[in-house]
Amino acid sequence: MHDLLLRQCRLLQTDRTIADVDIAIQQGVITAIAPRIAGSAKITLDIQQQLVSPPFVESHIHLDSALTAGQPRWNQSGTLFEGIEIWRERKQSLSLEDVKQRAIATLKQQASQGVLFVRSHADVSEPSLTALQALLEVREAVKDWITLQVVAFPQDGIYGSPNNEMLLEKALEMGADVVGGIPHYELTREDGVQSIHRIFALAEKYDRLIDIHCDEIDDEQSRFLEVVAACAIRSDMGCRITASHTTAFGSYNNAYAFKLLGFLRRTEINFIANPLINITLQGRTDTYPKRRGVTRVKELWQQGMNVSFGHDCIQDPWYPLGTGNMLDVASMGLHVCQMTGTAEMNACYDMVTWNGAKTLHLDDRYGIGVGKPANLIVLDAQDRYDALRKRAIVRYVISHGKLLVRTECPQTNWYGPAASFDDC
Ligand code: 17E
Ligand code: FE2
Repeated sequence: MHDLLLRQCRLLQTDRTIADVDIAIQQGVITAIAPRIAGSAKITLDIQQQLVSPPFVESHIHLDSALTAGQPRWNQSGTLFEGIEIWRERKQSLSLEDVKQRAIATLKQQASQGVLFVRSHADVSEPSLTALQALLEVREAVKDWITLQVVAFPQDGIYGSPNNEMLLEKALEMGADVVGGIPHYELTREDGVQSIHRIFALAEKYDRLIDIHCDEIDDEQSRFLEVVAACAIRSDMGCRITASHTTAFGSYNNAYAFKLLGFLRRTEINFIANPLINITLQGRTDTYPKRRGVTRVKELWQQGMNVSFGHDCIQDPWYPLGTGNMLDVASMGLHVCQMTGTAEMNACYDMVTWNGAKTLHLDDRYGIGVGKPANLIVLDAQDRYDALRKRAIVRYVISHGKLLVRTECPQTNWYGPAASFDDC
């Protein structure tokens, strides 16, 4: 007897969609994928030819600041820098309980909408390292239903104050999965360059991945991505490096941007764009025409680079909105980056699934196949395009072979103008 049997699935794979197959699950593992699998199951779900997809991957979020919007005040200018100031005030009152409670509430919101893999930044600019400690505890507490990766992120800069460099290293000793950075917010350009070299040295020493907040500013002179590219070319870190945001890339002149693209193609750097928040944070000093403030997603994708989309924020000092729905993120990315071609729309879906999985180095843990961990979602949609267009509801979330979430689709009754009150 199977633990779980999904009947009549439309199974989404990287290269094709397989219509009308059953999926059997036993002890947390996918044991069979075939038409009309024999036998019974403890739970059988009739999928009715709806889309079965690998779970969404949230490749970039700040769980330590999630759900703090308005504390102690709202970001009225809407800029990154006012956000950092507000967070500096709010983080004085962090406690383990405070961070853990908000992080777990956010993860539940995400998982309810089909996210089962998350990379979160944890600010490591405070001497107590409370945010980091809390997220490491959360990583352990939630591991049976969601996979959390934690980035040690020096929000105030590695060289912004005397202790920060030491705090970043301590965070890695405590068990952060990834080394972060913020070169464009270091006090000088030289500090920014030096910070990138330090990040690479730490990643090598502690055998960790790298994910740098890089050039998140409209300044076309912010050119730290070229330094990351140079370090990537000279190191053997390969695909273990991620450049997040890189919004200045949208402001570079084409002569420089094309040269840079050539250098980037010599690397396996992963890119993460956060279209929901960067469309609101950036362009604040522009009049008109106003820049979009999102990196060159389409061009990077066309060049074969790995690009994913992240939410970045859910109700925090940088962004007052957000629900954790990755189809919202992909939809905003599709619009802002003008990716309306058929292959481009499908790519936007991949940017919140497979591409994020690649960035997080989930390897064999991700995807739907016999012998793989049984993590999958069922969408009220026929295909990727349909899912994006409708922001489809995730009807079932299956995590580690267990039915974690079931959501009923809302039902609209159309009565028409001629209906009498008795019909309603
Ligand atoms: N910190 C930062 O430097 N940039 C951001 N977009 C957020 C936090 C959300
Ligand atoms: Fe971020």
